[in-house]
Amino acid sequence: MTARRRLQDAPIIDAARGETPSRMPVWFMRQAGRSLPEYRTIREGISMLDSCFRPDLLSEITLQPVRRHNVDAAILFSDIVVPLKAAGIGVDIVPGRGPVMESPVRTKEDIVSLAQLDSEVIEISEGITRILQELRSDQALIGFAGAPFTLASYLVEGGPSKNHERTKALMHAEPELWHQLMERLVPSICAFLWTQIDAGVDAVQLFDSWAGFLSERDYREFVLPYSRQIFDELRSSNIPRIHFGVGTSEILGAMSEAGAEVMGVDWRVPLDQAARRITEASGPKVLQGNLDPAILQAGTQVMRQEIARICEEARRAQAEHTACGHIFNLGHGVLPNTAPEAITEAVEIIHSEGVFH
Ligand code: 1CP
Repeated sequence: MTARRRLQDAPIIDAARGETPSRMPVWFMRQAGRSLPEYRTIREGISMLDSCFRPDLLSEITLQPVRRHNVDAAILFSDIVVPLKAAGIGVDIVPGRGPVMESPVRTKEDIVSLAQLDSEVIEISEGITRILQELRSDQALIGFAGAPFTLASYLVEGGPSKNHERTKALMHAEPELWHQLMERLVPSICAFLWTQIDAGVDAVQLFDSWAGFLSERDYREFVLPYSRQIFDELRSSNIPRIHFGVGTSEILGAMSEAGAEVMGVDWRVPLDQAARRITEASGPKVLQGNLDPAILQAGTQVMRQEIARICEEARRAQAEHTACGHIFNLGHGVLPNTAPEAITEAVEIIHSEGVFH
């Protein structure tokens, strides 16, 4: 394990710890990737998953948006299926589609024989070491993993899914199998996160991207206990833990009970409302979000208005003691056809916003 570097005045980490940052911190989900021409150039002829296991590429791609946009954090260039691949499970990332499994995981036999990740992923550690050498001491590196439910959806469906119906059917028709699958995934996700933490990431985000497809009742019974296990295990790292999902307005309270100190909020719910839901369930948290990614394509005037509104909602929540900080982000990932110049401009506008004292 490498010694954790000492960050100085890193706005994202200060905000995540509930302290007053020196400026409004911002990073964008999917800031690395297809919106950047330099990404498309470097990836030419190399598959997505191959690039995730090349320390030189994963560090360069992680750093590209930081150099270009002056964001306050880098997000590790990787994917939620990388730990599955590292464990030896047959998975590919198909351009224009997403992760596709060689064989879906649906039966008891599939689940008990599902390979687990039980060691460090050396290529990821090496990539992180390179990234940390280049980041300034006020810029954080965020590591991440997919949450058990979202990963399970790709495994059970066999690929991206519109309605997640096979996943939900398994959950309800064969709850014991479902719980077994969740129990099998938790250690692999933890191992992947510990690889990143041991290599020196400054914060981690657990993406439960598709949890918003569940009712609160189902989320609590079939998902929450496993996400909570992951956050419990990460507590001893002492780095900020972030939790995010799409369309999670109805389950924000339940999700906040998993134990992260920062709650990502998608764009469908105003931050001050989100803060009340979270506080009611588990006490005030730091909020992260929540500009609609489409607004990056709506021009300067609209961006200014929407950014100001979101910051105002976050300040209101803090004044009402339903939130203890705000990290600016989108309400989901950067859309691939977004102009890079608009992203840079949004960062400048956000940095000019005042912070709550
Ligand atoms: O060839 C390519 O460029 C493939 C596109 C791509 C990229 C750039 C995929 C395929 N994954 C990634 C990188 C990635 N994935 C990052 C790092 C980049 C960054 O954020 O700056 C991260 C954090 C992820 C995480 C991820 N992968 C999530 C959770 C975040 C989210 O967007 O909700 C999910 C659900 C995935 C699965 C996935 N991988 C790729 C795609 C197109 C998808 C979604 C497929 C679907 O719609 O189901």
